[in-house]
Amino acid sequence: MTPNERTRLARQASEILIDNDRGDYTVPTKGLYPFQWNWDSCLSALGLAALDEDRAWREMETLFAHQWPDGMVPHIIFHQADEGYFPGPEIWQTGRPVPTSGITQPPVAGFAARRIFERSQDRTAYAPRVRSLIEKIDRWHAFLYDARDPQGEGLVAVIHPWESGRDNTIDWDEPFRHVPREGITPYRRRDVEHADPAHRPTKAQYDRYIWLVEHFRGHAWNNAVLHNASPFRVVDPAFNAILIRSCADLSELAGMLGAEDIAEANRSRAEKGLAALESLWSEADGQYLCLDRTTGRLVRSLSVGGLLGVLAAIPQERARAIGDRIAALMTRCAYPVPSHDPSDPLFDAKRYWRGPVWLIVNYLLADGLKAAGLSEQAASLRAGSLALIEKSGFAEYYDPLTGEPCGGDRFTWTAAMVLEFLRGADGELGRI
Ligand code: 9WN
Repeated sequence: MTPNERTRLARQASEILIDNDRGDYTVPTKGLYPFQWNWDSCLSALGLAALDEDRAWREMETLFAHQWPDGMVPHIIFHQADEGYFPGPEIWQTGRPVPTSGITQPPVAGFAARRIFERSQDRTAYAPRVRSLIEKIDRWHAFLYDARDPQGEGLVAVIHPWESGRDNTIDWDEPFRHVPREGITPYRRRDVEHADPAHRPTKAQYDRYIWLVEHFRGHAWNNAVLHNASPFRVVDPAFNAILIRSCADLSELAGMLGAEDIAEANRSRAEKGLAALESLWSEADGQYLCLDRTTGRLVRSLSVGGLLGVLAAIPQERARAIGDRIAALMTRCAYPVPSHDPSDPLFDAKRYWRGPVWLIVNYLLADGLKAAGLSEQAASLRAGSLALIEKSGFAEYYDPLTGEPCGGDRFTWTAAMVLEFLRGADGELGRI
C-alpha cells in the first residue's frame, strides 16, 4: 500500500468516527444501531484515541457511567429515544435511570484501556481518570466471575446469544434448542428494514432472543438467579479468552497506576481462567469449542469463537495449531477470516456470524497471533483486512468468498480497526 493510499484510508476511517460521534459516545452506525453498544465502544475507543485521546477515554467513561449496582455493564445504553431499533427500552424494562438492556457483552474494556494508556500522550494528566475507570472494570470482572460462574469453575457462561457478540453463530444452534419460542408478545423487527434479511438472523432465532429477554424480565433482572434460571447457558471460548486477556491487561494497567489490589485480583482471575480454558480444547479440531452448561457437553461447531482463544496467553502449541487452522481457512477464502469453517454445510457466506468476515475479529486474532510470536500470520491477516477495506469500504461484515460488503455501512468499529491496522510496526499511525 502506498503512503497516499494509507493516508486516504486513514482519512476515510476518521470521517466515519467523527460522523458517528454523538458527543460522549459513538453509535455503531446510523440507522441500524442508534444507541451505544458495549464492546463496540471499547474497541472504537482505540480508533478515537488516534484522533483525540480525551474523547477516547470519554467513550469508555460514558459506558461505565451506566454500570449496574451489581457490577454488570449493559450491552446497550439507550441514551435517547429511537424507534429504529428493536428491542428498545420498553421491551427490556430494566428500570435504570437512563434505560439500558439487561445483559452484557464481551469484556474488551481492560484490553482497550491498557492499550490506550500505554500509547498515552500524557499519562500523568490522564492517570486519575484511568484510575477511576479501572475500578469499574475490576467490578465488572468480579461480577462476571460471580454471577456467570456460580460454581467457581473459572469459566463464565453467556446467558443470551447477544452477550457473546456473535448473535447467530452456528455454535448456538444446538444449545438454542432448549429455548422455547411460544408465548412471546408479538413484535416487529426493525433490523430487516435497514439490512438485507438474508444477511441477518432468522425469525426463529429472533423469537428465542425475545423469549429470553421476557424470561429474564420475569425474574426482575436479578443477576443472582439469572444464570441458573436461563435455559441458555453456554461457555464461549471467545468470551472467556477476551475476559482472561482483559484481566491480564487490567492487572498490568493497575500495576502502572499503583493499584496493587486490583492488579493482584485480576492476575489471579486470569491464571484461573487460563487453566480452565484447557477443558475446552479439541486436539482433533485444532481449536477450542464451546460448552453447553445445561448438558455438560462440548458443542462441535468450528467457528471463529474457538480460534479467538488465541487472544489469551494460551500454551504455544495451541497458538500454533490455531495459526495453522487460520492459514487453512485462508486458502479457502479470498478474504480472511470467515466466522465459520466453509467446509461445514451450515456455513453461510453472507449471514451475519455464520460465515462473514468481521474486522474486529481479524484484529483480535492478529493481536493474539503476534503476542504468541506468530508475526507473519498476524501480518497476513492485517494485509488481507486492509485489502478487503480497499475493495469494499467500511462495512459491518463481508462475504469471505467474494468480499461483498454486508449489513450496515460506514461502521464505527470497522473504521477504528482500520486505524489500528494502519499503525506501523512501531505502533505509530502518523499524521492523518
Ligand atoms: C445485538 C452493534 C452490535 C454488535 C454485535 C452484533 C450486533 C446487535 C443486533 O450489533 O448485535 O446486540 O441487534 O444485531 O452482533 O456484536 O455489538 O454493532
